[in-house]
Amino acid sequence: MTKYYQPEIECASREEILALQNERLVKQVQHVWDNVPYYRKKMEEKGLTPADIQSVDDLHKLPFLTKDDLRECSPYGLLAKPLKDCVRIPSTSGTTGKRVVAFYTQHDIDLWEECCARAIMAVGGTNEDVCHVSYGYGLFTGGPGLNGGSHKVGCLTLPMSSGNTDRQLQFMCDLGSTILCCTPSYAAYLGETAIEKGIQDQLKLKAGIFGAEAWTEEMRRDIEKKLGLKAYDIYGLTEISGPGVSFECEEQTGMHINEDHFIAEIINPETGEVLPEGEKGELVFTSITKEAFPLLRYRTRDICVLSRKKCSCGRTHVKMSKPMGRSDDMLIIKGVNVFPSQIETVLLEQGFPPNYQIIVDRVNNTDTFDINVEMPPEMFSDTVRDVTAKEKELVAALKAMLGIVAKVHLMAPKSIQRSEGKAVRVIDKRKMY
Ligand code: DLL
Repeated sequence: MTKYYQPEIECASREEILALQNERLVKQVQHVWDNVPYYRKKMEEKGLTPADIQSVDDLHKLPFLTKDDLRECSPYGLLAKPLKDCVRIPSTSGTTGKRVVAFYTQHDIDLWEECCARAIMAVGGTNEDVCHVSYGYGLFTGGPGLNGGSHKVGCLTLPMSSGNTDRQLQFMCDLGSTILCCTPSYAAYLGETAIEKGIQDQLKLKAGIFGAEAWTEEMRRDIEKKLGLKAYDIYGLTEISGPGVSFECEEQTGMHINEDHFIAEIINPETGEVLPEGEKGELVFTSITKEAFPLLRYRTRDICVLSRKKCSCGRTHVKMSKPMGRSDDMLIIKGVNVFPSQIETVLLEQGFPPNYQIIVDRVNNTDTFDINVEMPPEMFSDTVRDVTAKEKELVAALKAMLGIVAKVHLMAPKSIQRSEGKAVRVIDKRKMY
């Protein structure tokens, strides 16, 4: 049962991890060179052969891969195994363009599920737990990944998928779910509905494994209060396998990257230069154990910081901060950089629920910036004067955080559509013309 907490790997010394990474990287580069003509050509253009890559120190020489490469090669151009050896296809959600698909062999699925099992064990999961998986199943990797991890740990697994909130809560109460896996926005919605139904005290949840979208520390506290659990972050992306590339431990201060499977780098997104530990930049992954879809130096577009500070849980794998938004999530409004996460922080600090929508448009060559925000139920019944005062405070707090003024529209509770998967927070009408 403890097989998926692997202290000999997860708590290994830096030297041991590096030795493993060096050995696996050399093999992986040869595998890609032999089987992926598209990447081989990219290496040849830089005058490289596999002999040039002897260790992690040589990684920076290799060319990057981007989502554009994946789209150009889709579906089979980066496949490194015969199709007959592949057993499953996941797909990205296509929120930033055309969907791309990836491939797994059975070996790839086993390793991926092992990463998810580690994430479940890191939040205290055992075979005594009832693991309630409300990530979507199907082409999305959330449901299948946590489902497989939960089986490996030996939890009683509830493959709920997303949606049908009443049924989710019914199962949670009837079967005594102890671990909840879903997006943070759906967790907040489940909490809100449990409170409305007055069934909060029937919940047995102790931990939540929430990821697939950006969420703030304020949102973490909000969910923990509503659902009476400890909320942990989990990160991953379809191209690199799915959830479980990294996960939080009991310290809740960043996500340990499974360094025996993935080498992480932080680069300057403009120049591609590798940045030293502790600097903020774009996260780049090299997968060193995948067979079917082994991406070398894949640019995630997620902006974060890596830290090797000693962790109280004993794990030595490098930690990544919560992504501070994707480089392509950033809005430029009236010339100012705005991340949706900054807005979420202010809203929750000011006592508003995490239900909001940002609408950006361009009228007469000038950007407009509106935020629809739901009022908490108690504010909805306040006097107009009190509501106006609260609105003014919110506009001022947003200006202090962002440096520009947003037009805030306070809305009735429940008037903004809830999300069952990844929330749609931004409507940028400038991109629709
Ligand atoms: O979202 C995989 C996943 C499923 C992760 C369930 C965690 C839990 P994609 O749909 O390919 O895969 O989207 C990947 O989502 O590049 C990030 O921008 C974002 N993302 C994923 N996890 C987090 C997180 C899944 N914990 C993209 N915090 C990534 C912030 C996240 N953003």
